[in-house]
Amino acid sequence: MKQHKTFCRICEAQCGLIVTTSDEQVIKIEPNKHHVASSGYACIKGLKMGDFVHSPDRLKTPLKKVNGEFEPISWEQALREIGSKLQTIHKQHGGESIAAYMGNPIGFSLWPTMAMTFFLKAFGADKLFTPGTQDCANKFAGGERLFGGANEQVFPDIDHTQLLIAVGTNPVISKMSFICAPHPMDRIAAIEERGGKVYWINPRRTESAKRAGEHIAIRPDTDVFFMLGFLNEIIKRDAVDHERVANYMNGYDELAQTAAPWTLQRVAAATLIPADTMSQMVTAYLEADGAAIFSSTGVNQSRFGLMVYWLQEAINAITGNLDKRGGVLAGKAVFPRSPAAEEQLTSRIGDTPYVSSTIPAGIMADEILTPGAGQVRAMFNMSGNPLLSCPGSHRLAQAFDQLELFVCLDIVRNETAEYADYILPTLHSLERPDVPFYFFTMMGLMPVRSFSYTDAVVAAAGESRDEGLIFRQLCRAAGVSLAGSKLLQSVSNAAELLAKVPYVGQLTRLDKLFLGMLMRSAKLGGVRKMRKYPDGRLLTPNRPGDYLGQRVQTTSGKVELAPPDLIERAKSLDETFRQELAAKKALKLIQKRERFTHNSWAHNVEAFVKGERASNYLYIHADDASARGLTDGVSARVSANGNHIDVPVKIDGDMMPGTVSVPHGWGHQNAAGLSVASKTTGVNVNIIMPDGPDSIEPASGMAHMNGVIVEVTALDLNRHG
Ligand SMILES: Nc1nc2c(c(=O)[nH]1)N[C@H]1C(S)=C(S)[C@@H](COP(=O)(O)OP(=O)(O)OC[C@H]3O[C@@H](n4cnc5c(=O)[nH]c(N)nc54)[C@H](O)[C@@H]3O)O[C@H]1N2
Ligand SMILES: Nc1nc2c(c(=O)[nH]1)N[C@H]1C(S)=C(S)[C@@H](COP(=O)(O)OP(=O)(O)OC[C@H]3O[C@@H](n4cnc5c(=O)[nH]c(N)nc54)[C@H](O)[C@@H]3O)O[C@H]1N2
Ligand code: SF4
Ligand SMILES: [Mo]
Repeated sequence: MKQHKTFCRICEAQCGLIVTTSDEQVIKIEPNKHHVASSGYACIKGLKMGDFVHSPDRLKTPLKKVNGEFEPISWEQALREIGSKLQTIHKQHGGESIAAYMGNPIGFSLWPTMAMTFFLKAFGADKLFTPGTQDCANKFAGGERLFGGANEQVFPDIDHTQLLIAVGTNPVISKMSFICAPHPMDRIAAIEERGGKVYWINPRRTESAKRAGEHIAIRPDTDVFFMLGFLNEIIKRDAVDHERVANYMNGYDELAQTAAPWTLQRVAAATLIPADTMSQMVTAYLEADGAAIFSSTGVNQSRFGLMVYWLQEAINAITGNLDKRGGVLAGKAVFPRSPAAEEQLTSRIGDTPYVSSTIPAGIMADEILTPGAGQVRAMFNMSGNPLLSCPGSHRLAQAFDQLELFVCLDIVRNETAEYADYILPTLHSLERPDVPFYFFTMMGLMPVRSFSYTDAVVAAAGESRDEGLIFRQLCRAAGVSLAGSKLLQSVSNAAELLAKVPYVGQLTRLDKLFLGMLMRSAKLGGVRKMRKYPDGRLLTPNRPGDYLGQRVQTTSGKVELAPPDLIERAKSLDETFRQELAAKKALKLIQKRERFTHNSWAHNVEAFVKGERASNYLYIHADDASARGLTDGVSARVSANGNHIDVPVKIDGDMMPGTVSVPHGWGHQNAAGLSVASKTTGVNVNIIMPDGPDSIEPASGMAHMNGVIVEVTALDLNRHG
């Protein structure tokens, strides 16, 4: 038996874990009490990770689709065939015809993600889709506008704040996003314990709101009016730190003009939050010595995620809470940042700007289905399940069917992989060396600023391979060079040869060399040095007072409070407001994460889908249910955008009237490779989510997955279709 100290790479908290193994098998996983950031916290998903690593459904060899059935093939054959197909497509149609989707789990591992970008660059390909446009691209686009870069992000000083307004987040379940904080709910409950205050702005009374703080129900997708009203009231009370604004910010007057028409009384008609309640919240925010407004995925996925982010950070900034103890702090990256790409790319479909060098997933089907120069013909999907996780599943299925080459790299054969020509078996995170997530290394969003290195804990399952190695080998097979660099490709080829030599091979592993090089560039020392910190290594903390006037990356060196395109767009909000009032009676659908699910990939673990947990449900308030003749347990039809799904009903008093929810990540019935998940009965809500260029937020490419207007009817069982 061996004990390994490592860290979890399932969510942003990255908790320290102790994994006991025997014969390359995980025997037990426990939280690491001594970890400098997580101090003994871990959730059920991290602790049950062994079930994913050793799942009987793990892919052990490459698979090729022959006459509609998958057959095992050798690595040599897979690389040769994929390489030659790629070469042909590249020669005939250029790099524009090659695209990739890089899913959420691999986002937590630096080496494979870098390798995938080097792979795309080898072909001059730039169409990289990610879940970022389903969860946070508005923040990247907002960071560019306000603070001078996508990676320039701020986060609440959660352990010191006296007041937190948490909008569209549910930490008890999610462990949050854009703040890497193990056990965030304990930290938030502690705000109240030290005499502070917490408000939850959410259409649903969440698990988090039940634990601490006050729940304020808001009509979905109206947060932009909430922020405008809040800002209007602050300016009306002249609670602005004018000196700070004059010294460190630009655009205050335009910002104030934008907020001028939006009084608390007016916005209440859309948000359904009474003006008095708002007024009390503003008072509490202004009286607190250190206050923060923070919004997250529930808002990011609305139509106005970018506007909400802008207004919220403008409020934090002008009230003096930016760069202040207990307010919001600007993250300090651990790794030196590379300069942002100079060229601003826009998409062929819809002319949408790329954000953080990625293209919106909401137009993926169009990029594949629309003929003409630049049509996507070859697609690589690493660690993603776009069929279940991206909007417009029916069109995506049609698009995937049409690809000339579709390769999935995964640990299992998921729903998307059913459309693949080849499936390549890859490592699970416990099988690779790693450093913490991008939000640590490049954005520094940690309340406890720290860093760790981990070696692999168990050996690779079967013939599965490191994703980084696969991309290096594919480049060679297709006759191109990684990142377009002949030198890099030669180094890669030489390292591969040396890998076969005993002892020497271990020293020339590119993944470790790469991680070591990055850590050394951050003055942390190489792999050997970082191994001396198995419980994580504390770094200089993020401190208030060193950001404004010092680290702001905009050209002016000041925080830009009035990005011109957003000021312009704010003018159309009168029309949006009218539409909102006209649609008052419509039902709006929001998303909901659950303790035992993680996007689409946790339903293949028996313990997570027991009994009632084997399905998702339509959560609906009793008033809305009875108005439609729905009772607990019956099936309802939920329709939007010309599509529908049928879901069992759960009456739920925590839902705000007028709001319904269907959790995402379900719809596994055709997943032949998932022995447990395929028996679950939940349905894929993304069938009814809107896709296409008109459905996405125009500046950030964010998909609209929250506050989508739906129709709900009782399902007539005699009716078909
Ligand atoms: N158990 C579990 N944990 C997870 C995940 C998972 O699938 N399962 N996924 C992980 C991932 S990838 C992410 S990105 C993070 C996300 O984590 P968070 O950013 O915390 O977001 P969510 O948990 O999705 O919570 C969003 C909240 O927004 C609310 N909401 C919906 N619409 C609106 C609206 O219009 N306005 C407002 N104000 N609120 C709204 C919803 O009711 C919900 O409570 O969670 C991570 N953690
Ligand atoms: N309607 C709706 N849709 C949503 C959301 C929502 O709230 N509502 N949330 C969105 C969010 S926040 C996100 S992040 C996306 C997630 O969307 P995706 O990233 O597309 O989907 P996941 O379900 O995370 O699928 C992950 C796949 O990665 C595989 N995998 C796990 N570990 C590894 C590994 O180490 N290597 C490789 N190669 N594969 C691995 C798993 O087996 C699984 O097949 O979904 C989005 N979709
Ligand atoms: S909270 Fe996140 S990082 Fe921590 S154990 Fe759970 S899934 Fe892993
Ligand atoms: Mo996400």
